[in-house]
Amino acid sequence: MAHSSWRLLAACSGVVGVLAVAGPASAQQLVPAAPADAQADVAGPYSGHKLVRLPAASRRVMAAIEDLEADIWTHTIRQMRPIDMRLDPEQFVRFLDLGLEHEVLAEDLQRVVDAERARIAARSMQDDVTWYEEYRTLAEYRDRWAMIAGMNPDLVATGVMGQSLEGRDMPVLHLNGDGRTDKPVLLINACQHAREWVNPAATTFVLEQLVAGYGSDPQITRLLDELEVIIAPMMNPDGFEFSWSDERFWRKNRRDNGDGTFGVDLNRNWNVGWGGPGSSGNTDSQTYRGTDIFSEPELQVFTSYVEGFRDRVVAHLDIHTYGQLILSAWSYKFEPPPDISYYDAVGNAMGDAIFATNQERYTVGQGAGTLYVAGGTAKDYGYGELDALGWTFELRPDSASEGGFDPDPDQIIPTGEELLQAVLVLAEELAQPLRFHLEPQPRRVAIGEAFPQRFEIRDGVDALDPASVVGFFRASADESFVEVGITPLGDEDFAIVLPAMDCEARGEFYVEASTVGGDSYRFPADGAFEQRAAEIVATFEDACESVGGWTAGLPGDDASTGQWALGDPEATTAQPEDDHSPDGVNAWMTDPRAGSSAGSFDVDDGATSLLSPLLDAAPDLGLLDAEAYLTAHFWYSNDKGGGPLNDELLVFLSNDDGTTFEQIDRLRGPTVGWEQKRYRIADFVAPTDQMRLLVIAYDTRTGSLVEAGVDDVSIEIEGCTPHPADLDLDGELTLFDFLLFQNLWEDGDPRADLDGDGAFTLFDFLEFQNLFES
Ligand code: 0X9
Ligand code: ZN
Repeated sequence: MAHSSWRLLAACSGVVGVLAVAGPASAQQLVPAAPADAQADVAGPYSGHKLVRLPAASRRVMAAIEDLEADIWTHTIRQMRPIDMRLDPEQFVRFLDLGLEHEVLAEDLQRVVDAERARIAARSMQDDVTWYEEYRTLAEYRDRWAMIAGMNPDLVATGVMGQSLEGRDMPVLHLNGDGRTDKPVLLINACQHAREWVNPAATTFVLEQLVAGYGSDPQITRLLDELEVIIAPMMNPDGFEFSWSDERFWRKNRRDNGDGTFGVDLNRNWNVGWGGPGSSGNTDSQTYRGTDIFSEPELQVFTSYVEGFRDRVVAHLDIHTYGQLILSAWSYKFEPPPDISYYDAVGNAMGDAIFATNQERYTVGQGAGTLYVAGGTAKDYGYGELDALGWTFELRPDSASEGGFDPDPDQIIPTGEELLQAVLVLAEELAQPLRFHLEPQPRRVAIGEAFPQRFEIRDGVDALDPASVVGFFRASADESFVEVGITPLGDEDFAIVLPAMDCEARGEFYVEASTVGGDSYRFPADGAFEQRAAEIVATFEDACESVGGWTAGLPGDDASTGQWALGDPEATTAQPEDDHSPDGVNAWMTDPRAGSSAGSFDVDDGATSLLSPLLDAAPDLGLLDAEAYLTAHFWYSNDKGGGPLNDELLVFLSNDDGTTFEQIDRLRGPTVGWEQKRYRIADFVAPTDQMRLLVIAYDTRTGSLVEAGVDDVSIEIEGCTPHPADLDLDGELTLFDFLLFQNLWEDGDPRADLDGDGAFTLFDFLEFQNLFES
């Protein structure tokens, strides 16, 4: 667990006050009486700056604090999670006027910074403090990198990629065991953001551990023989230097913007998604994107250096603090990248390896949704430009109360250990001869229909011979495997065609593939994947051609335009020309009319609700292992207009006729045309015959264009018709079915009159025996 260094410090000097306020009030009333010495601000750039926590982020709160232009430290802005931010004295006064409930984590950040400085100065006198037990200056880092390289000339090559804006050298280190220069490259860059002092420290720790392990640790030796690891540990030397010399919480580079402000956020200056949401055009913003794509020399230097080996880069890690996150592309949009399931698989493996190290949890997911949308970041360059797997790592700590950008330096080594384990897991994945990945499988596929299960085979350190891919299948464990067809889907994508299966069959399959060199590999390496099948019975189908039992608009709705209505949609830039169904023309739309411009009938100023008729998700079909699914088709557009990507489409489900609702989905970005969504109802609520679907579209900010649609809604039940002799419906024929039959027969229950002659005779018993054996 990370130390709460500020709390400790603050508690000692008595400067932390917790204020909870509700409703507007003036600043004067809110500042608690405090001892005079605690009130007096110490001199320095952060004099009187406060670190403030808002207990629960909500759209209302976010909109309210937007104008403050505060330095928001919590990069995990999620609904209902706390937000921490630094406010200068003037911003704090304006903040108090908002009357928001909050907590002051640090009364005067200058004291925090001064205490840190005093500690560092004292430690420099102690010779029992090892290198990674304290934060280091740029000069100390340069010495360290030079020493690491100097002592390991056969493994490490150092160089200077070029110079920063202020003319400082930008270092790079290549780790290459056997010296081959045709190998896949794992590219790591650190410290785009100056104040994130744990970030270059942990990265240098990883560098040093890899170098130390080469030749002694068999795994590291093998990985550095199979791959080249290229590390740019200091992307923002000017900003980093400035964070030591002047402003500890400096983030950007040191660009003179010519208007009295300084700095471009390097992590908004990359080319992919540049200029989009989550970046700012205001020069004094912490996320100022610069005047153009790659306007900053630091990124020009890095990207031209990478040109020298760009085709070999297979993964690109951009290291940051803080928040304990592993974020994949895309970050500039919500749309999942084509490789999302592979990203998740490798990301989760890294997260698990981190957890196994020191039991710290890192959250894994796509950047845009897991954190926030940000245009022009490094990982989107890695993915979109280099065609490599791009990730942002947000290292320790988890939150501002655990030190934020400035945790106790005893966090450096454990953070480095965690990052090292993640890097090793990733390197193992990249260093395989071929990299197999199975796309997520459905729980059960339809009986009697062949099913193409998708998988991918990426080149690892060897290249795939695409003609070599073969698949094997068996319908149950007592059969032997037979070869089945493989469909190439282009690039690294394939499908294994699983033959039609009986209900509840447990099919098994695996794949074999060879490298161009003729080495053959099996996937999975041991055993086989399983695939089951079931009957799929639609019990409700609504093409949304007539109003039926739907309700458009509910009490409490406050949208002034764009209310839900059934109709044939008229195309705008944000609304489709056609409904989803092939037959018919209508769909539920947030006003199907186009009007004179796209903004005429979109959702404005609030929420609009659409409620389905009563749906039966628990019909008695007598199926074994029955499971209900809800399918609906959505259209959603929220990326057009002046305030893009601010709104959401919320989907809820009730199983008690609308008394209570459970949220089952939240669409935060636009759909790609009409999008099908299929929900396993039991994942959210127990299926009943009292289900209702509720869809709420809302608009919170001016300027955003919001349009939504719902079409083709159905309920499907998956399950299997039981064997006629499976009287206890447990999916198996056992002695209990026999005993049950005997009871029914003795009771004269019609179910036991199997020959249907109205009498309970020995023939019924014989018939049951036949069924049982069939
Ligand atoms: O905002 C950033 O540049 C990164 N966070 S930080 O606190 N280190 O500044 C995160 C960028 C990650 N990408 C996404 N938001 N998707
Ligand atoms: Zn950062």
